[in-house]
Amino acid sequence: MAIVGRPNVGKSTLLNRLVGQKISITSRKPQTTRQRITGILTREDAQLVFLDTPGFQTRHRTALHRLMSRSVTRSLHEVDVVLLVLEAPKLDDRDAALLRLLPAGKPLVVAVNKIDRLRDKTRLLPFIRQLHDRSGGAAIVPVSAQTGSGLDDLLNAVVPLLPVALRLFDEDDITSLSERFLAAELIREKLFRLLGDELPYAMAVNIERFEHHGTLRRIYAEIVVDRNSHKPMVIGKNGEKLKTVASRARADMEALFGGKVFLEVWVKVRKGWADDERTLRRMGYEAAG
Ligand SMILES: Nc1nc2c(ncn2[C@@H]2O[C@H](COP(=O)(O)OP(=O)(O)OP(=O)(O)O)[C@@H](O)[C@H]2O)c(=O)[nH]1
Ligand SMILES: [Mg+2]
Repeated sequence: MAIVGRPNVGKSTLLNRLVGQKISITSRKPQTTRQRITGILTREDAQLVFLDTPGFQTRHRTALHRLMSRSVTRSLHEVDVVLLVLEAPKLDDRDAALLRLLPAGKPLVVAVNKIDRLRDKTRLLPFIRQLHDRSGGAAIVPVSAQTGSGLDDLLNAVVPLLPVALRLFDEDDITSLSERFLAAELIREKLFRLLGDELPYAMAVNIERFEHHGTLRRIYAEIVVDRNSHKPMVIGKNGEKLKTVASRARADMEALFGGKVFLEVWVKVRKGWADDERTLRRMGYEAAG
């Protein structure tokens, strides 16, 4: 099932809540997710495979943006059910564009997220009515990915729409992504959360080496920036910024991987990386999407 929606509506937060662990990075800034993230939830009656996707945009400035957008449209076509995430109380142009992109006949469930923030719940009703008309009678479920409210109702709306199929994954699996990829994402999350408004968009993370020594993982990661002037901004005074990025990312990795992590991080300038298909491929863009 594909989780789609415009940027920042809470798709990744919702995925993490559904699988019970942070596998998809989140931040207050739009376009945090850059490629699709697979999450798995096994219940007694069904195994659900979720594809969290980048926020849907209609403007593409770089090759990276085109890859992000392609991962949304590809996901829409590959899945059995589409889960559209919206934020009340207004339908955005990008929401409408996504509704038009849905392949004909594909089952749709709409999650109206962040209802914990909606003080006046009566505003929800006209929104749901408007949605009902626009979505061809899809199930519409108000939820809060943050508090978890409504998520049982959401799953109960989704499960009957799934085809009967063999389980693809073990019941304990929560993702099919590699630890290498997840490690890069967790570093990227700290960049999104700890650096200024514009800077994280000019950055990517490349794992140079990932070694297992018994239960210890040694991870060597390169933060790729677009300009020389970005470098001191990531490193910070006396290296404090980079140290904070690394230590928070490491704590998350240890929690997710369930073992000790040694993490070394440095910064490298690679001008125009977001428009360089070769560099993008080397960093796993598209390959994972
Ligand atoms: N109050 C509230 N905030 C939420 C909820 N769900 C998500 N958020 C917040 O909304 C922001 C965006 O969440 P993400 O999960 O990163 O959103 P996204 O749709 O994956 O965003 P992109 O990957 O950038 O498209 C974060 O600051 C979340 O904490 C919710 O149910 N309630
Ligand atoms: Mg996201």
